[in-house]
Amino acid sequence: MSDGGAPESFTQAEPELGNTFASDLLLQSVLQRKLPDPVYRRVCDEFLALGERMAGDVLAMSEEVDRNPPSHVPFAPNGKRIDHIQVSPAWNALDRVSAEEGMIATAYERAFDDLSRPLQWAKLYLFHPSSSYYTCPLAMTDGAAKLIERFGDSQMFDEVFAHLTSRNPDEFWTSGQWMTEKRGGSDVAGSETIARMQHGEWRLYGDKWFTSATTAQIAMTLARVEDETGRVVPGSRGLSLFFVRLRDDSGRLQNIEILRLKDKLGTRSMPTAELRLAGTPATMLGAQGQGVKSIATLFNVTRIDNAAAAVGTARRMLDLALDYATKRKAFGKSLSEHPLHVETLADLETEFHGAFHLGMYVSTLLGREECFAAWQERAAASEGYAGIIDQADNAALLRFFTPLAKLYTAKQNLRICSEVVESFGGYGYVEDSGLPKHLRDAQVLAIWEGTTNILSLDLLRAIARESAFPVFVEDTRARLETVTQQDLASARDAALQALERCRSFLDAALNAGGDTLEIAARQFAYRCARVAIAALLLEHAQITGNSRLSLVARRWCESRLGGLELPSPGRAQESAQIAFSA
Ligand code: MFK
Repeated sequence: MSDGGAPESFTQAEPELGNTFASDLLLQSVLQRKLPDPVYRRVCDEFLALGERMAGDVLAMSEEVDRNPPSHVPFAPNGKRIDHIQVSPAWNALDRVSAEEGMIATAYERAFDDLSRPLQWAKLYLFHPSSSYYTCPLAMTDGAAKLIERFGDSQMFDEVFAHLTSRNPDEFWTSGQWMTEKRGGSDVAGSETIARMQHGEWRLYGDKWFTSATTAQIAMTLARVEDETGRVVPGSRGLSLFFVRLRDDSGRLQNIEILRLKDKLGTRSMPTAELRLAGTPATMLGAQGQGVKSIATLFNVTRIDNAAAAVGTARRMLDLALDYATKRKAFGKSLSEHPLHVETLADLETEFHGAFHLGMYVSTLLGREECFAAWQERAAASEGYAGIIDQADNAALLRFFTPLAKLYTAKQNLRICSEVVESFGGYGYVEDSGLPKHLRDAQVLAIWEGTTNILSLDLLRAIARESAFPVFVEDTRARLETVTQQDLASARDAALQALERCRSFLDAALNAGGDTLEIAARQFAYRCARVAIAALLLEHAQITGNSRLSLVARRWCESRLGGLELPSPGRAQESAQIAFSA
């Protein structure tokens, strides 16, 4: 009974978020393993401060952004076309946080040699769920910096790269990536934007259908070069990569019209626009006609950052679900005392561990590619199997793991978000709990930067063109063979068998010919991801000697390594009959 005499009604417990680095035992254990002791202590201090912000002032900024989504102001009161995108001041504050915390700089300063990339990945992972998807412009900025590093001249380095990688919030720039046109998000070859050489400079004409982060200073895009007679080369080979500065020195958009902002399922805090380029000045980057191949440098980075976003969201959702489970009582005891609830959470936690290792591993491979000499030196000094130490093999492995990590972690995260929302019951289904937003937003991670099917096919492309599969098998087998701990032995053997099934499956599918491999591409990608994760989990469990991590690794191997069936002949026709009554 309250003082006023009215009966006090029951109020549900609320989940609370603490310092997101302090509570992240897996991240701590991985960093501790990778870094020499004094470096680990320094990094820990930095990450503890970051983790505090993620549950404090930065989280508050993202909530503010969510309450004030962006809007498009096409005209000034006097009727002049201005195409202003109104954003919450908190959106700009997140931009400043990104610079201050070195979200891009960490990767390009290379202060930690090859480990700079995994450290940057870990920062993005911590930042993402408190960033209102500011990590989207950041991912594209990351990819743009990589593009300039590869194709830019010294002027571009001084005038653009320096801004993209700055830690000074007043100088920091972000980049967009405009690939998608009406004709296709996945099938970029149909792009219709034209590049004309006019008065000694390239000018772009055409519409871009999905452009995220329209508040960025620059963008990377594709266009089809038109010759003097007005002819263009059709298809993918006619596309070239261009760099665009969105605004002139007075801040006016450079012949860019914002047609409208997209009304999206999620990521509503982020301005995603349809644009019209009406003679936008541009600079060609990379070779003419090599646009898709060139921009792959960018999207192979954003795909890795996408994994950071997926795994970071999964961690956040689980943090909330686990905290809630200790507070919420039902049927006379807390949820954490109900065996089925605990079983469900343990399964999700296992899924998260797998996702985390996969994402961390692909960023590790990228770091090695970027600082290969330093990596080779460290690898030579370490005992046992450190990883692939041939540069071409590392590149092939990175090519293999990039689509794999992107596609698999996006799906894992969707499942985790959905289960966590469910684990809260009705509380999880109401908007002001903050949980539905994560589920809605998560869907995009499986769409942009390549859908699950497109990336499954990209994995086949990597296998066919880069001979990546034998390197994957060699790396995974070598890692599994380091696992000698008795309680992990049967899990290791199961993983070795699963790896062999992947190998023989690929041989059989290639021999079968026809559509067999394409039909099986997704199933095959999932199996490769699961067996790679098994090796990473087992290796980490053994090296850390941590009994909880051993349990996770064993449970992964018990529950996720089964089955891989070759599609029967005639499967494509049967599927068409089922799907389309054909
Ligand atoms: C929070 C983090 C979030 C991240 C922010 C994201 C926001 C961004 C919003 C967006 O822009 S979403 C749009 C993203 N769009 C895509 O990701 C495109 C998806 N489609 C594909 O990936 C297709 O597979 C592809 C467009 C690449 C198919 O193009 P083509 O031209 O039909 O394929 P083709 O002929 O096989 O490849 C052309 C060349 O590129 C080949 O090289 P060669 O000329 O030497 O033969 C390929 O090997 C090369 N290539 C293709 N994919 C590659 C690649 N190279 C390296 N890596 C790859 N992944």
